[in-house]
Amino acid sequence: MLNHVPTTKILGTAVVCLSLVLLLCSGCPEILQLQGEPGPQGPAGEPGPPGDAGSLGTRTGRVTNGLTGAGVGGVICALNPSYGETMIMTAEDGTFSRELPTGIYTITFEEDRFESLSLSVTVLGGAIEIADVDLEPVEPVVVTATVDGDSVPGGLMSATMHIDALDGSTVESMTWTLSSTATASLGGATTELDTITLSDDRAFKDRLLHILTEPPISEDDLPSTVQLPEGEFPGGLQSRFQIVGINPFALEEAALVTLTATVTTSSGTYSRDVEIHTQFAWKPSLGIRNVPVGIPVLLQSRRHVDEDADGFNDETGADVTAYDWALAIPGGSSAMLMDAITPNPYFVPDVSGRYLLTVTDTTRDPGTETVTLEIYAGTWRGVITGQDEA
Ligand SMILES: [Ca+2]
Repeated sequence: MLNHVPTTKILGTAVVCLSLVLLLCSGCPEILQLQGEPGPQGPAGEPGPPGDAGSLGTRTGRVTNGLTGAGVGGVICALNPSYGETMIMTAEDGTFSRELPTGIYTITFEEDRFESLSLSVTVLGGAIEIADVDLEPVEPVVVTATVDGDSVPGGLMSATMHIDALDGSTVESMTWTLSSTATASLGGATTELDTITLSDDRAFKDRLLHILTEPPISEDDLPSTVQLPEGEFPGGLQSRFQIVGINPFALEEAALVTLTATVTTSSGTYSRDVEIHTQFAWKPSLGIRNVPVGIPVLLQSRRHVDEDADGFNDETGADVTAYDWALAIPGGSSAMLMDAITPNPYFVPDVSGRYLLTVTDTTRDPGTETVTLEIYAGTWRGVITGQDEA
């Protein structure tokens, strides 16, 4: 059914709409005057086209030896702020060049044989412009020494000396020396090359014992009013039958062989040390009788007493010409006691079990008392307690 709407009602609606439009229009100027907050920044534009390469002229700098004026190659020229990924390094004649954007840079010139030098430079027109840079050598003659070969007891090594006379002086002589000849010997060459023969295990053992026996400080280290105690030094290796405790510092010192390369040139004498850290079998030890398998066990004797050097202890009458250490090994072991007639024998436990050592104590009456040391390898005998108590 069609709904008939009276004409008067339609006209009334039109009048209301018209007056509303007029009302809105009369408010228009005020609405246009209002402004919101600025919007977010738009994305960055595309990079501009590359500049004209022809405008970046390059002037070359040169790094020279301050003593001789000769060019120095291989000098690293570090830029701050950095630019580009490739390192700037001087060519063999000391020259370098690099195109750079305009700005202020610090250039640090670095080479091991010379004192480093930093320069502040202003780059205009995109090129480094520096006059000659003089670097001062750290030494007039730089000596370096290297060693190569087997750094083990009995090993043969080669030593090479490199001489860089940065003051232009001429080499007159070359020599090699060792800080101690107890654990190594030299071929005796007077050239850039020499050979070193490291001593055998026994020599390193003797050196280790010497270091362990030495007082931690000498008389020279003490004030003049304090005297070192007489007789057995309490901090050294004591005169008793025991397993020797070995600390890492003594090991390091015993293993160290220091070689010195010395050069005399027309300007003076220059030298450089090179260290050989020998790899040997001795390892740190607490001196206790539970020991690992495969690590040498070093033993210490009570010192024989023979004041008049006739081969007998005058008090006990015991023969003191040699020690009589003996070792009984567990089943399956083939361990051998080395240096058994000396004060410091050693053996390497090869299986777990009990190793029984005996030796005669000649120092106490009647001078024939047998001392025994039971040593257990690879078998922990003991307990740890009190770890969790408050
Ligand atoms: Ca005697």
